[in-house]
Amino acid sequence: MFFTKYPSPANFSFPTRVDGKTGEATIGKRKVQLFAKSFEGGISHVGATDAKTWPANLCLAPLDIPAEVVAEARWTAKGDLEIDCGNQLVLRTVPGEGFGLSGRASLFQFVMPADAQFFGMGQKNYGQLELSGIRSTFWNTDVWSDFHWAQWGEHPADPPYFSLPYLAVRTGDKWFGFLLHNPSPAFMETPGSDESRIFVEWQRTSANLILGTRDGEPNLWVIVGDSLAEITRKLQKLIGTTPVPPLWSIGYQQSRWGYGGHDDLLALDKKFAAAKIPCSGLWLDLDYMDGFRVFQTDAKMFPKTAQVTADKLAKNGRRIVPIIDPGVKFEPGYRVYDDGHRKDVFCKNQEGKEFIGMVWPGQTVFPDFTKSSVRKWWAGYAREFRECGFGAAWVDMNDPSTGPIDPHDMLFEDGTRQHLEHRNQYALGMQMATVDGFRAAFPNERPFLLSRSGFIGSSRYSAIWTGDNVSNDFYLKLSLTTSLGMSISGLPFNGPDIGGFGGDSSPDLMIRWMQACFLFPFCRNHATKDSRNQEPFAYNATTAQIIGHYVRLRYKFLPYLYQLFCEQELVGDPVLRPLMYEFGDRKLAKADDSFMVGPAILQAPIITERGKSRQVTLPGRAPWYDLMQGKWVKAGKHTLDVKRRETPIYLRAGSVVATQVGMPTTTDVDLLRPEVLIAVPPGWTGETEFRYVADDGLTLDYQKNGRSVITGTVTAVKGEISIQYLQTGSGFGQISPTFVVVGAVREFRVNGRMVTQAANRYRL
Ligand code: MIG
Repeated sequence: MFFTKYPSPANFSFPTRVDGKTGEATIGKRKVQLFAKSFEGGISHVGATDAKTWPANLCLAPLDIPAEVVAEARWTAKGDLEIDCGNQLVLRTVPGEGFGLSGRASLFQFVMPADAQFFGMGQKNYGQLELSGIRSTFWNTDVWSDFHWAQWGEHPADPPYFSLPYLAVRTGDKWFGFLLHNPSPAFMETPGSDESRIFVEWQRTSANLILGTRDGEPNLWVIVGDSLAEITRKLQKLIGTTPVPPLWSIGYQQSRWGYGGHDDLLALDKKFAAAKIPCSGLWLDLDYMDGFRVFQTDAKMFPKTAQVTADKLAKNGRRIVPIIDPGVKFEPGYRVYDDGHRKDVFCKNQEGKEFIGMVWPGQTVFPDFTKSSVRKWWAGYAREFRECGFGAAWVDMNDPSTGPIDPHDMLFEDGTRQHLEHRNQYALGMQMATVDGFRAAFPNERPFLLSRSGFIGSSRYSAIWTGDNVSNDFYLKLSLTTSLGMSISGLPFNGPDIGGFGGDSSPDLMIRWMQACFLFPFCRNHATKDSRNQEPFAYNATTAQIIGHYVRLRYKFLPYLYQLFCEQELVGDPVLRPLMYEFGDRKLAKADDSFMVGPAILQAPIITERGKSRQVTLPGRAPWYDLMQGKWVKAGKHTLDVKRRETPIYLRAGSVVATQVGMPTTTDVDLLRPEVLIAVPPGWTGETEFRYVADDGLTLDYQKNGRSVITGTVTAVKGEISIQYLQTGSGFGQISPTFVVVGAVREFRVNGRMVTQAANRYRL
């Protein structure tokens, strides 16, 4: 597989005859069956079947398909595809060359207007939100292993770890989502080349939008809507929202390649407690394993049992999260290998033997996660692992990484499927199996898993981190765009290695990274073995103090983040959002150094070297509450001078944000007694509805009436504020909110009663 080569329409055949009644099309020497169906919400499914060419769709995770409606998509007699929205043609393929085949590969070519804008593509490292003029491949890649460091050190490497072949397109006032529901490698080409990179005419990308897959049955889903939010919600519902994770997993996480076992964990526990910095997860990399053998703990690292360590850490609300790799050491005598070999669970090579790759233990074999029997086998080990004291897991190297060994020799389904037919969903199978094991161990507890690679459907099982990055400004900037891209591609629970994985994070970089990501959906500080220590207290006192402050602020805002996760499960909105998600302006496509956390908080962190001021454009017309200065500022462009300990962060006019009282120094979270911030600008008129939920943050009881709910409205008439609320669900007890109106407001009404407060120049 060449990462920098892309199929050309010139090598494809296109329909020459279509039978209007049956949809049978002649393409080259083949006859295929075209199909086009539509579903509620402006969602269409188009593609082709041909039992002689492709097996039926191989995707492991099913879609949640809405009710079928009268088709809004159709194939014309010439084999062109047309899609309507409310009886109006809104999208069509290139006449005569709309759908093509080349062997087992297929592609669609759509006509695009000149002003089209492109977004999403899952996890990509282009460092920009808008993706015009890009050719890209979707092939789950162990970037550090498969590219030379010069290609990723300070440059976007493509493809990265995770494949989500989805593209969001804006044309005029319509938005389109395109999802290639096929696990074999996808490719996309967007019009509108970056002229600075064109030195030969043919380097320019096509004027059409090209979407295709190298193999597998063509299955394209097209979502039509009026806003980015609308198509994102529909996409998320289709591929699966993320079930609300346990509260501890959205707290701060501390990781490092090098933490061993019991002694290291307890030393960390003490340091966090002494520094009064909350931390909910302590992560173990390869070092806890017995000679890199999966599911086998080094007895020296846990002289008693992991449970003994876990119980001690639980007192401070911390969990142990160890790493698990899919590569099983090829070693007769090792119980996991012997058992798997006997049960024939490992992938085969072309010669029908167990495929051998190279991972940490040296020669390794790979469970074939595409088979349900193998997932069941793995789940047994995952269950045992979870029962012995490990609070969750982190699955790595599941791209799958095979070292220098050519993965094409790794076949699936007893050697009947080529590598590329399943590769991109290998990690998904591993996630499904691991989560099944966790559920078997603790049936009423929400499982937590972090994974490096994955595919369509992973949002149901796992948080995703953005893979290996480097402690430099380039990757700090990427943290924003990569996470935003994932967030609008159906991967809401994501985040980077904060501080950077490779290299040493300077105090200044560490501070800026924490300021940028302290409200990201997933918040983990992780570093590689030979880098400097990156824990907050590993830095000088002032730096440690500043980093610690932002960790505490995360816990202060945890009730708000928790609301966003609950909403994600129900509605499908991501936690992290580009500004254009909340504000329609086309120009915001370029705003990729600021972002929204939910609908209420805007951040514009300092991502380039300190000392320079930065600019921010606050969108909309209403003022924003500057949480750094403690005052209302106008919408529009501002030049900011920012002190080292500060980060530009704003509350939107009319917003309602649930926080914890005071400044938390432990992992305790009391969801029943939130301090709710209300941001109403002076003289403002407007109304906001809000909903606040509280539950145990851990079990599945919230699905069975274990949740308390408040619904309410904030109304402001020329600055006179009235808050009306009602507890509409009490499964988790009574919620007693305190309301704080930020700014100079001294009195307001709560459920009709006038209350007074000291004017508060609320600052972080
Ligand atoms: O070949 O387990 O991305 O987070 O620390 C490197 C060691 C393997 C790659 C992961 C990284 C992890 C590292 N792993």
